Amino acid sequence: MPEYNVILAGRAGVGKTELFQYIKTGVAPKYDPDETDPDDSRAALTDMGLERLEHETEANGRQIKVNLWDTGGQERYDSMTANYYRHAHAVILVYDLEAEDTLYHLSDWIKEARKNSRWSDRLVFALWGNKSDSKNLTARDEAILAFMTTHSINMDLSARVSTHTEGSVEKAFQTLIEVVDKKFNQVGIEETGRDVSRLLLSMDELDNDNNRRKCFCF
Ligand SMILES: Nc1nc2c(ncn2[C@@H]2O[C@H](COP(=O)(O)OP(=O)(O)OP(=O)(O)O)[C@@H](O)[C@H]2O)c(=O)[nH]1
Ligand SMILES: [Mg+2]
Repeated sequence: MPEYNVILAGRAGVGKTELFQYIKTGVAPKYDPDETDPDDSRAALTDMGLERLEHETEANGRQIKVNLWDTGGQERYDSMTANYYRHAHAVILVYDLEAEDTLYHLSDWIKEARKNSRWSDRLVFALWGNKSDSKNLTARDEAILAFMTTHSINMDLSARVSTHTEGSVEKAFQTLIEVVDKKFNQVGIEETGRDVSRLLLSMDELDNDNNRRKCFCF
């Protein structure tokens, strides 16, 4: 079965972890506004570190496995960036429709991904404007279109999504998988499969590295 690595990228707070959880479970993580200390639950989401989700689906008439990666506060670990992108087949660039500036920050992720990916000529970028359910949408259509033109992002791969309303995330994710499979299926299943194990290995190394750094136990 072909396997692809898809990674979530974007500024803190745009909703990467909620998207990840939604794809994993089909349900948005519960946020209880009456909770006594809401800051604590935010911190818990932010502190999750690297998480992988194995997702199997049918696309282009065959079964496909997708490893979706979420980075909690990845910005804090610059040295991780190169490894994070090396074996990625696609990057989901997430911005917050409530905060247009989160769109512009994605240029940095695009640059890093292109520089570090071993597939830079094929690497697929999807652009997801998250929180489309919000009443406070400030990201302008012109800004989004200009960004897509500047970075050659395919119209089909640009979507407005929300984990609070059913359907948008599923559709955007499925479209992405189909495009990724079409682009990569010439590369050969074996090769992509091997990459996954290599990615896992480098993630473990990074994890150990970060743990070591966190607990100062060199
Ligand atoms: N209205 C609305 N809020 C959302 C949606 N998705 C996420 N949020 C909220 O956005 C905030 C940030 O979500 P996270 O998933 O923690 O964001 P993140 O990108 O993982 O942030 P870091 O881990 O810090 O990089 C939370 O308060 C979520 O409840 C959505 O679809 N609609
Ligand atoms: Mg997160």
